[in-house]
Amino acid sequence: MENLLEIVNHFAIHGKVKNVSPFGNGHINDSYWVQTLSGAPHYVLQRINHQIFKDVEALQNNIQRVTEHIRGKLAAQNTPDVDRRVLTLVSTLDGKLYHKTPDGNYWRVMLYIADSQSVDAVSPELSYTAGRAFGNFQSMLADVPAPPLVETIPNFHNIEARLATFRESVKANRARRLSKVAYVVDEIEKRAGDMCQAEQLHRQGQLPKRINHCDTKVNNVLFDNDGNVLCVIDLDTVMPGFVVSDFGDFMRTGANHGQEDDENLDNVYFLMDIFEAYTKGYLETAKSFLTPLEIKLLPFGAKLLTYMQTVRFLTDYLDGDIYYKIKHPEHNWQRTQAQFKLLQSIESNYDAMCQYIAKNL
Ligand code: GN1
Ligand code: MG
Repeated sequence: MENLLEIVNHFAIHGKVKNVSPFGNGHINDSYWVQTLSGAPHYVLQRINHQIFKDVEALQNNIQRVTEHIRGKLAAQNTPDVDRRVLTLVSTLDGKLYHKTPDGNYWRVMLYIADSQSVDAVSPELSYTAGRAFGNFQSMLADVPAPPLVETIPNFHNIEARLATFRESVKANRARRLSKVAYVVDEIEKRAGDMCQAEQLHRQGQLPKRINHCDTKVNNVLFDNDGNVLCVIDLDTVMPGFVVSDFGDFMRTGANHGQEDDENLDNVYFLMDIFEAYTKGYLETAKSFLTPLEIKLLPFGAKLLTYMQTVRFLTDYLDGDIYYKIKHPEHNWQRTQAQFKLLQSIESNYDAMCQYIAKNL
C-alpha cells in the first residue's frame, strides 16, 4: 500500500499533516485520522472498499449530492456550525472527489468533526435525540432533485435478494461449515415468508421507497459533548429504501443490551425503553410524511433488519468470510448467533412494541 501521507497530499487540505493513524471500527472501508498541526482542521482519510462499492464515481457523487442538499437546508434554516452538522467531502487538487492510487485502491478525504463522539450504547435520552435526528434526516432528503440516487449496492436491503444469495451459499457450502450452522439455517427458513412482507407490499403499491441512510447503526451517529446529535455519518449506502429499514437498523444496534458480536449471549436482549424513546423522537419529526402503514410497520422493521443481519453474517460465514472484516475465524458465526438471539428477544417484545405504536399514533 502506498504511503498514507503521500495520498493525503493529493487532496486540497489545509495545514500541515502531523500524524495519520487508524481510526474507527467499520466492517467495510479502512479509515484513518489525519491530524494536522495546530490551527488547521483535522481530516478523515478512507480507503473505499471497491470490491463492495464497485462504482466509486457514482458512490462519491451520491454522497456529494446528499451532503450538499443537507448543507443547503441547514444554511436556509440559519443553523449554526454547519460544518459539524453534515459531512464535508474534500476534493483532490485536480477537483475530483476521490484519488486512485497506482495499486488500484480508491481513497477519499472528509473533514473530521471536532468535539464529537460516537457511542455503542445509548441512554433513552440519547435515543430520543437520535430518533428526532433520523426523522429530520429523512425529511431533509425527501426533495433531492432528480435523477434518483444510484443504488451503490444493488438490492442492498432487499430481503428477498438476500435470501436468494443465502440459499446459494447454503447449497454451495464452500467453507464446509453447513452442518455446524444447520439449526440457524432452519430458523431463518421458518421466518422467511413473514420477512418478505415489506417487498410484497411495495410491489402492491402500498409501501413507498424514500431516500434512506441504510446503515443507521448507533455508532454512525455523532453526538456533541452535551448529548445533542451533530450528524449522521457513513453515507455510502444512502439510497432509496423503506423507512422501516432505517428504523430497524437503529433498533438492532441501539436497543441491543449487548454487542452486535457479543460472545456472551446472556448479554444480548432488546431494550424496550430505548425503542420507546427513539420512536417518540422519530415520530415527532417524521409523522408528517409517514403513511399509517409505515408507522404500523416500525416494529416489523426491527425484526426485519435483525433478521437480515443474521442472514448476512451467516451467508458470509458459509462463504468463508469474504465480505466482512473479521477479527478471528469464528467471528461471523459469533455475530450470527448474537443477531439471532436478539431477533428472538425482539420477537418476544413484538406485541408490546405494536401496542406502544398504536397508543402513540
Ligand atoms: C457494515 O460499514 P459498516 O461497518 O458501518 C455493512 C452494514 C451492516 C454492518 C453490520 C456496506 O457497516 O450494512 O449492517 O456492517 N455495510 C455494508 O455491522 O455492507
Ligand atoms: Mg457502513
